[in-house]
Amino acid sequence: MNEFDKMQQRAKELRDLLSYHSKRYYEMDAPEIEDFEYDMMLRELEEIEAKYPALITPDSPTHRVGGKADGQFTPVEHVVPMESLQDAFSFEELQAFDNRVKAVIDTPVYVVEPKIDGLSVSLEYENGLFVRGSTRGDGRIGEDVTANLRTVKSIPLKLNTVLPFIEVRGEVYMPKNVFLDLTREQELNGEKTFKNPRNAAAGSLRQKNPKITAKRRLDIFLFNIQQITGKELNGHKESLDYIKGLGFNTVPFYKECRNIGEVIEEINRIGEMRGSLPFDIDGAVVKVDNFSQRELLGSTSKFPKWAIAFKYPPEEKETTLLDIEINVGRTGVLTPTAIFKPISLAGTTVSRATLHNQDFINEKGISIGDKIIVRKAGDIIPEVLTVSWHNQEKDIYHIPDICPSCGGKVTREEDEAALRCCNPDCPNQLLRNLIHFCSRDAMDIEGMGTAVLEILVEKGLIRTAADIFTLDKDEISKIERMGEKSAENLINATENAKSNDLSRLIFALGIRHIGQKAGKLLSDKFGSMDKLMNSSAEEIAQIDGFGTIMAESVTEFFSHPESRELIEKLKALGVNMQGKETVKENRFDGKVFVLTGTLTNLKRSEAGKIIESLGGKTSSSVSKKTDYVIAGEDAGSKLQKANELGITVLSEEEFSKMIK
Ligand code: 0OX
Repeated sequence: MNEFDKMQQRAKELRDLLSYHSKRYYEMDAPEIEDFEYDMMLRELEEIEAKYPALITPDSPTHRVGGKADGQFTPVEHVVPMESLQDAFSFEELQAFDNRVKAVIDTPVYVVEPKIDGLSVSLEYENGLFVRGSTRGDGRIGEDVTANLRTVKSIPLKLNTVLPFIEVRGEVYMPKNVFLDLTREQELNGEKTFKNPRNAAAGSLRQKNPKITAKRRLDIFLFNIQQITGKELNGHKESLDYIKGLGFNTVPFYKECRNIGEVIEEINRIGEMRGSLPFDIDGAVVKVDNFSQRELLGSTSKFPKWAIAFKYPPEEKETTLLDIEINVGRTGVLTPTAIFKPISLAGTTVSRATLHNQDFINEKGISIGDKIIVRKAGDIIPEVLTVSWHNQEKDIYHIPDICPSCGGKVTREEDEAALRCCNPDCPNQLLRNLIHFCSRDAMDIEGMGTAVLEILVEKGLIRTAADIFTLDKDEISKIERMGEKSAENLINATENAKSNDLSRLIFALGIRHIGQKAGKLLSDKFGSMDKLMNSSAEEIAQIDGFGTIMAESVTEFFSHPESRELIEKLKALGVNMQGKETVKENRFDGKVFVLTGTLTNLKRSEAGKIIESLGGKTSSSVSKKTDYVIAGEDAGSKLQKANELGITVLSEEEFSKMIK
């Protein structure tokens, strides 16, 4: 094969890989590789295409930026395209960028800021009010996620200064601590976890239900004015200072640099801070400050020529694998954890990383005593990358066939990578089940946390979840550091929990694949524990959002005599087994409302929430798709357009009557 043929083959391979991983990243929020690996493949393809232009194809991923909207949300056309940035992976590339800039501008002043690893969004404000927020999408067409963005606390709904129009661009992100909390919660619920804060932010923002977004505690940093009327600005730093005054959270630091040396110094400074920042960054952005100079420099078809993103390589270190610890989870799954000589990685000291399952250990060929390469995935969760030195005298580590907690038999189910302890009385499983049963989203028994439960299980005072409700105050107060008052509080908390909603109890049972939301759906559908227990998998699978695996998991759970025994015991102890009567209000199902003018009794945001709670949608512009326009005082062009299109116009009073 000649060089050209080889390159043709490689380009095809790279395109297939990039298109697969791009879909996982942008459309499924579930990447399988690190961003850096993706960037490197894209770079390789770019280099091949530059050397052999004949190999360029119209659908090459090198022409595409970002993801495609998948039709879940209303499309939004970005009047000013949301451009992406050209990447630099070395200081030489930065130097080359500086040379290109200096060929046009004599003495450019740069601004260096962190590159937040989140999701780019645009926020539009009319007369100082937040009217629309959208994702970047492919840079030209994004998606309307206004309702979800309204739940981000740091997005001002009203600006400090009223100006006719402004569109700002920023990055929505999930703070690292929020991501870790979310991951813990998802693990506890037996749900799939997000790989990193960026995916968690993307998944949370693209939710159909804004209440879920609100729970995810997203945050935002703004870094660009896309459009503005009513204010003249001459440079980037000046514009960031200005939007800060309007009430926006701007990128947390932005530094003016007079030459490329200062730029590199600032990039190094940000790189050192990287691990200790409360949010993820994936680089630093260098921008020419002056707007008229930016105009002179212009853009390519993909990127502005006045900016570049410096990407930090992921930090990797070698260490020694000291031990492999086996933990037994709530569902009995045995998870191996690597315990290694502590190393400092991206700002923190780490000494543990999950080894997932036996397949992972086999694939990497790991045994205790090996030298391993560890890095932080998405800069948060450490992972074992490879074995750099393997002790040939030792066999690859094998997860024991017996449960380290109870000595019970361990099995591997068909189509599953995980090994599971099948002993239902395994103390470790019991403890984890109880922790889950009492946790905040389940039965919410305050004071019944891990430490207390550990003691109660150890003393043999609790053997099943039902025993929680028969605890004796005197027995509890004998526990070390547990006074009489605390014991009384604990008993009161268990009493209160008896009247919990049925959905909490269903979730608390810890049925595989049944999380909080599924618990609620089951409670809504069946209305009582008796009906649920006696339902078939077919009936359960009819619930919207339920598949056969979930449905069969429920019937499987109730097929065990011990599960039914537990329910009977709980029932006898007075634990509520009935669901609330829920009448779902769908009065405005699918109807599109536009709010305009000043409302006197309701805030616009409140009116919007009411509409959504009744199944309707709000939009910021009037079109043929609009069903109702609610016109407050001084309503202007939108009211006029509604009249032209013959759309029903409601006064605030009429709307109030409708929602009564
Ligand atoms: C970031 C970030 C992204 C504005 C003009 C071209 C790209 N993720 O933090 N993009 C930009 O700049 C845009 N700046 C940033 N700080």
